[in-house]
Amino acid sequence: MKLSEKTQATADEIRTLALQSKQCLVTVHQDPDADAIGSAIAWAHLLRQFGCNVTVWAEDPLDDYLLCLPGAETVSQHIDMSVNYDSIWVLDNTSIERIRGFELLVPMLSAVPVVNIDHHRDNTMFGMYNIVEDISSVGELVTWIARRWNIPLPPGIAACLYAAIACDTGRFLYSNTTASTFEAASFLIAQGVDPSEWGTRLFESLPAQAMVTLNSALHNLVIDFEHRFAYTTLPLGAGPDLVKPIDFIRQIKEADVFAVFREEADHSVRINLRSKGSVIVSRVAHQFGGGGHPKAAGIRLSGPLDCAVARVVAAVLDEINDVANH
Ligand SMILES: [Mn+2]
Repeated sequence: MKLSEKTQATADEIRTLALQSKQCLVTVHQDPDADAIGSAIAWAHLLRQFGCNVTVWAEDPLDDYLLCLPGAETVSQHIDMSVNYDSIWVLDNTSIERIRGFELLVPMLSAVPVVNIDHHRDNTMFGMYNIVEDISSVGELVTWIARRWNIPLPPGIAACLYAAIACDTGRFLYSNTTASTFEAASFLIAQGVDPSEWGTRLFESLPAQAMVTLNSALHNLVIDFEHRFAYTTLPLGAGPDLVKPIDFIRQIKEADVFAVFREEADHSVRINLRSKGSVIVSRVAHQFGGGGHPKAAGIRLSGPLDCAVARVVAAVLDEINDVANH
């Protein structure tokens, strides 16, 4: 068992809550990724084993690559306000305000217990119950909890958790990958997940149109060799949002810190930050109201694009210089 004692104790408490709940609402952060959606589908499965009715709610439409997850079609983009939810389960979410449509939850919060299940070190502990473990992914956390509760995982649910872990660890390569991560993955494979099949579905299934976006990202690439920092910009019209260019540019040997700036339809700018070394990009993200992990963080800023790029590039360079001077 790879859960801390505190987490084990809280897992036992929330098991009691699950047993008492009749109408559960499961939700995740805005712009959900595979860890959020895969874990949410699996968590709903666990709650149903206790006899709960469960709604999985994500206000944002799911990205195409998530539609292959078994149960993705059960994720609702709308919250049914006529249902009296008696427990709210929030996964992979640093702070409760990061739920898209958070304002719809506000009237319930005084009366309904919130359970916060996450793996971000900067989690705000917003729940009545908080399971926040420094672990690769919520997918790994949920796998360990399912095992503690002895709840069988059908192959489709195991696949959701496998996808959650594989994506959050960059295919089991990032620094958050541990022996415990592989143990969880091994358990999921034993439940019927085919890693090769899921590798293809998750990582080798880009629509051809995604290459247009990659082309723009590579065309606009800037490499600051002195600071070992590479970034690129995707202005509106640079291509469809079907691919994460950060996963490509981070492969550059001559850089340790990476950023992608993407202009959205409302001219706001979405920024992905990554680090392969000792620069803590979540520190940069925090300066702009964003969040994340030390080596993978995100920011959303109002435009224009040029301004957002100038501000964040300056902050990244400050951070790089800070690290160099220590
Ligand atoms: Mn995650």
